[in-house]
Amino acid sequence: MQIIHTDRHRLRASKTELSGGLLVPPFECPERVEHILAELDRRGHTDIVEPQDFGLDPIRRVHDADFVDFLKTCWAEWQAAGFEGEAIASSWPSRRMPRMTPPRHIDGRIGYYCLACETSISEGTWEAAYAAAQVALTGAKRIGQGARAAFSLCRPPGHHAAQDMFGGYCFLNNAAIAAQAMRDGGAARVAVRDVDFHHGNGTQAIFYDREDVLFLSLHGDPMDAFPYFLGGSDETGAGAGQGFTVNYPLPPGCPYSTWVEALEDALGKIAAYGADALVISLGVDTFERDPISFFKLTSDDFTDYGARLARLGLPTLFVMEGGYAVAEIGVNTVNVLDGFGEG
Ligand code: SP5
Ligand code: ZN
Repeated sequence: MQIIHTDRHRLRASKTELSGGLLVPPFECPERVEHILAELDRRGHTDIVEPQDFGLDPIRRVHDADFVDFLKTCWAEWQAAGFEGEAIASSWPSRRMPRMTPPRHIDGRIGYYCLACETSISEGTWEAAYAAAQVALTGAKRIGQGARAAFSLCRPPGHHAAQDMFGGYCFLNNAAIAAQAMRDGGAARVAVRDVDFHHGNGTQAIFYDREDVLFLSLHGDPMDAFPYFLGGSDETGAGAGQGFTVNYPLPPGCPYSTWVEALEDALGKIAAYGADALVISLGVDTFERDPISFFKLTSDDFTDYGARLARLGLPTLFVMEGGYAVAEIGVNTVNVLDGFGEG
């Protein structure tokens, strides 16, 4: 399976995450990719290429132009404002504050575009996010050229980022950008299957009113888990997109038997939909020892569900999302790819 990767992910190396009232070293750190690369190497995956540069146009197919401009200039503006720390939002357009225009001051603008303030913006964040989107686009191109499968080793992740929102460690929605590129490249219908522990709120928002991209997410119940304010089973799409969003919120402690039942239900829906291509938002934070999640998957379970995904027989692009702080993120990621096999 071809793997797309660039060292430029290392430019995303912020020093702070707001967690439990403390500023801690971020869970979403460059070492995550080192674990995955080491395991790929150990298991004989040597077909690793650099991304091509497709520019900003395919990013702007998914994200608003003003949001992209904000991400590009946020760090410079934050420094110019004289702040000493990393860029962290502290004010939002919340309920009862319906003035929906981006303020001039960067302290207000960052709040306007932010969905969760655990995620700091720092030197190099934009450059790394841009590179990750190119990694996803290069994978989408491979699939368009007829490859059975490809793995876009994106970092930072993307599935929490919406048209005009960043947070949850995400800035540009790599999976959505790839799915849109597949559509623009001629695929009539694309399915995005999100298996990260967290609900893919950004991907859902981007495609919510569309019938040409089916979105399905299997995640911790938002009553108990981040991102808290989206991901219920009653969210099924809007307008022409009615019926093309499917959520499977699952409870704390959920074992693999329950998880895989939901997965099989989703696979049935993808088959019935008649997708030309499949994008997997691949987060491995469903692992039993993930530090910020509450599912109970073992390393062998990742191999098992990789094989189940392959049975759909669809051209499949894997896009890396979450999975934290344990060396097993390498093993678990490569288990999915090897479970999937060469198709
Ligand atoms: C891509 C992805 O997986 N994003 C996840 C973002 C989660 N952000 C909030 C995490 C809250 C963590 N709470 C720390 C509990 C430590 N025991
Ligand atoms: Zn996650």
